[in-house]
Amino acid sequence: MDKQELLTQLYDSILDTEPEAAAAAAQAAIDAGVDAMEAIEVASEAIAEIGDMFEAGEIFLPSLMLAGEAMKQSMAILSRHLHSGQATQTKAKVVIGAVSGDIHDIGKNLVATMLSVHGYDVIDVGVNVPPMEVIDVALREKARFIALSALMTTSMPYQQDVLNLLTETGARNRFFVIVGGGPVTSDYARRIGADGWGNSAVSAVRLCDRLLQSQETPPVSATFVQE
Ligand code: B12
Repeated sequence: MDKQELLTQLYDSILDTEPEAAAAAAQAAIDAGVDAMEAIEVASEAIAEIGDMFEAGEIFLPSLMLAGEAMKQSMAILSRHLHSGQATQTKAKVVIGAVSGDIHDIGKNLVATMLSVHGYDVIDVGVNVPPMEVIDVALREKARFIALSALMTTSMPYQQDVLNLLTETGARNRFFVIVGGGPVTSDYARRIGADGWGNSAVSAVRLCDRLLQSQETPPVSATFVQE
């Protein structure tokens, strides 16, 4: 099978909601030397299409769950093969999590992986994490960044809650707070006073690099990195 066929196989296995086939397709792509990032992009297109079909009422929750599992299993294989291409020393510590009410973790996990292969020390606090818990971990770990993922319009306000709590507790200048996830726009990031926004795992790395290089103290006027 050539590269295009392997990528099509991966795409179709997610669209057909088949976790085992998705894992096998991901492994086959890696074995054939396909670039992991390219395969992740193809898989992301498939899961975005699943989201659209779910929203349009063309598929229902069980299929959404199976497709999510297919995506997750293929990501577990592909993300192990992401490389930074450069020897790095630890740049800074990042505490990352999906905010309260949100259990979507595929994108967050990708962001965490990309940051860690690019030299960041990443502490993943998981999903559905209450605002104060994220802050407690960031304080305890002396992190430089708090990265907040939200995939639903209903969970986005918790990103703002983290920022508000940081301000109220006098800790706002301790962390760069960056936000992302499907419905989170750069406008929204600016409105809630985040330091940065990115629309992909690759942009998250650029964003953190840029904020670090700025040598400014948070809060800063938001930096946006779009891929
Ligand atoms: C897979 C999926 C699921 C899986 C999740 C599996 C998992 N372990 O994550 C399951 C089946 C569990 C699920 C459940 C639900 N889901 Co769902 N789900 C999706 C789907 C199809 C894909 C999400 C995904 O993984 N995308 C792929 C990744 C790679 O992309 P990403 O997450 O956007 O992340 C990238 C960028 O955004 C960015 N990024 C992400 N985070 C961050 C953070 C920072 C700091 C930065 C800089 C960048 C960044 O980088 C990532 C990598 O490039 C989306 C549709 C969509 N278009 O998003 C719906 C979607 C998010 N789900 C939706 C809904 C409604 C639900 C449910 C409520 C369904 C239900 N009735 O139960 C539940 C909610 C559960 C909960 N409380 O969280 C809606 C949300 C609508 C809304 N209100 O906004 C969506 C949009 C579908 C739709 N169109 O209706 N879901």
